[in-house]
Amino acid sequence: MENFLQYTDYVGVSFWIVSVAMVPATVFFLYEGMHVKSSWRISMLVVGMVTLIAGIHYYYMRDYWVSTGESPIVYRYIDWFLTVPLQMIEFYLILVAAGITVSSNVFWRLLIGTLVMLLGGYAGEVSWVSPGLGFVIGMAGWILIIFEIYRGESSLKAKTDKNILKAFNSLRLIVLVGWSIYPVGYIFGFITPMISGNEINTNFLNLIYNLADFINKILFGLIIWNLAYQDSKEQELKR
Ligand SMILES: *C/C=C(C)/C=C/C=C(C)/C=C/C1=C(C)CCCC1(C)C
Repeated sequence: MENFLQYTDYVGVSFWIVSVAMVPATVFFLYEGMHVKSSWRISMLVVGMVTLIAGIHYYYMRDYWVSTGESPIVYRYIDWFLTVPLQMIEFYLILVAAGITVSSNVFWRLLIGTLVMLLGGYAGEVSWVSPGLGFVIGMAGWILIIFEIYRGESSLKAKTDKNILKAFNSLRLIVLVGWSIYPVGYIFGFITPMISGNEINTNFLNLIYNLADFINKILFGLIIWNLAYQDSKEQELKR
């Protein structure tokens, strides 16, 4: 019985819900991607790939959690190492879809920020470094990303088009506000229990990460879909 989900295991239920939500989200994004203006198709494909990759990982994470009661750290971070760079590519693709050219350095800076952020978190969670040091490294990477999208080259270029500006602002809010849920989970699930000499609060940590993934992958995709949809509709009307 312990290999099956129990109603008392509310964290397991959250794993279940996210794993099952990623599948229809993927179908939706891939299906809709075939019906928007061609310049948006690659963007829709990328958000569909993000939820597809996450869905696969969530099925494993759910099983791991339900049968061991431990954090599926490896699956979690492999998922993030694949999906977060894809989401960073999305910023770049949106500019390209709008016919705006930015140098490929934008993409590289976003990628480096992502790798630093995730490496810091991973090193902390698997005890390569102290939880605090992992946190500081992770925060540095995140701040690099925030700086790039709010103050860097892409932020200036994004001002040129109304639709793009709208999408950019929403995506930036996801990175600033939606992503802030992860460090909150890390602080209260991981750092503060360790400091006070307790065990890691794996329930809190995983519940918060699951909630954050739900928001930051599915909502992120819906924002892009909405923009692609509006933009395609406008073009149809013009015809
Ligand atoms: C789809 C998955 C996403 C969008 C994952 C995002 C993960 C983060 C924004 C993680 C951030 C962290 C910090 C800013 C500091 C320390 C540890 C992390 C890795 C939890």
